[in-house]
Amino acid sequence: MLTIDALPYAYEFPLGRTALIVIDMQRDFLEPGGFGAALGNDVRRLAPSIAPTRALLDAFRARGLPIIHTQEAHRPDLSDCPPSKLERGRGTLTIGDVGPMGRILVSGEPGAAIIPELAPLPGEIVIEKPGKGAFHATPLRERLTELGVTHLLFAGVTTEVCVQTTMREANDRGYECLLVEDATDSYFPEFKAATLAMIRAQGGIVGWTASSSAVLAALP
Ligand code: TIU
Repeated sequence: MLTIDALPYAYEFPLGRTALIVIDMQRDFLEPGGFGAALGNDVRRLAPSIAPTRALLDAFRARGLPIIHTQEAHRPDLSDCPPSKLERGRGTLTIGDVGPMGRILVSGEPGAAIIPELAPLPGEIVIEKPGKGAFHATPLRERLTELGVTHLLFAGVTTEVCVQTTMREANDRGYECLLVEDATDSYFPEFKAATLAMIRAQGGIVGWTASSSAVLAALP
């Protein structure tokens, strides 16, 4: 077992059974004209997480360790999008509408793509998901079981929405989860801070948090 200097206490992980999961680093959330902006958010707030996430990807790629990317994206006919999700938000554009990066949060559209800096490489698993959590209505559990993964290191956006939801889903399924503090961002700094605090409260009720430098320092 290897050890990361984490909160609320040291996080131990077996190298071959630990995956990096990068949640929804998509143009629709990080760039102007997408879903995040349509909801009234300042998308520049998510930019600081890009470089630390890239550093984690580089480290996992260099060691041949498992990497999973997720994308919040719906079928073109929106049959996998619940009506409640379509109606929510009342932004300038909603899911399926045509914006400057194509149809919002629709599979295959330019805005649904992962940002170029963090684009998946061949062989890396990409999970498209219609929900906020990556386990709902996806084959993620099966892919992790095939890989023998028991531990998950989380990066991505947004901290309190898709990242936290997926981390809670994973925690309930028995995965040992760590959220990399500087590799995640929210449109609301106070929500990011609260999420990090609530994950590691009560003895790590949802899991651990650590900096990307602590994670990189722990890799052989
Ligand atoms: N709105 C918001 O903060 N997030 C989302 O809608 N999706 C993700 O977090 N990926």
